[in-house]
Amino acid sequence: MAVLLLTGFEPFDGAAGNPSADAVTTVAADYDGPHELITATLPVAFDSSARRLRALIDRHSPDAVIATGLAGGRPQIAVERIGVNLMDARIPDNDGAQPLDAPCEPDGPAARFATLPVKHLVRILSAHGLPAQLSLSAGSYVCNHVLYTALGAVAADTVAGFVHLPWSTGTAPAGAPHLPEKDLARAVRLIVDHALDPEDAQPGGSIW
Ligand code: PCA
Repeated sequence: MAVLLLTGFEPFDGAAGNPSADAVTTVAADYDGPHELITATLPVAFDSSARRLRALIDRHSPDAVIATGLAGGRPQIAVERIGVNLMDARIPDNDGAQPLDAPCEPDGPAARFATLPVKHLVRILSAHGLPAQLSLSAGSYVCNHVLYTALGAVAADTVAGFVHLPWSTGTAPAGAPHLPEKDLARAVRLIVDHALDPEDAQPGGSIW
């Protein structure tokens, strides 16, 4: 039995909710195997999110790390491909820290590639009628920091990656694109179910 670590985030930037934590909670409540699913809600803070994530990885030695967060304003579920070694925060995090132009890890590589089967996951979501895209960058805020940290912290045979979700219908500010809660939970469940699949080998099968 594999161990899967699935995380969402607390609310931030004055919002009342974060659809990523809601989706993770729903998936955890419904999960019936075949793997062991560990879930957690991470703080939206550079230092403590990375600390918490490292502790979870040390404790559970997961076979896959799937981190999720909110990208308010995006209309689609975005499977992130690259974590960059950069913290450049538009707003202070929930601990009041606002790093600018700083590396996540001073001695780390410029970027790390997600090791989840990213194109495969986009295809699976799309095949289930969910709006999904491959995204090249998770930005330079806490979500990117968690993706970069996860990729550096996991064992060599552990896959890790990050999925940005749009607002849910119940949490979206007026006018913001959103998806129903049940679709976000369905998307996260599909990603959990397919995280350990191999990447599609489809010569010429462009995702773009
Ligand atoms: N989204 C933010 C941080 C927490 C979250 O849910 C981001 O995209 O960095």
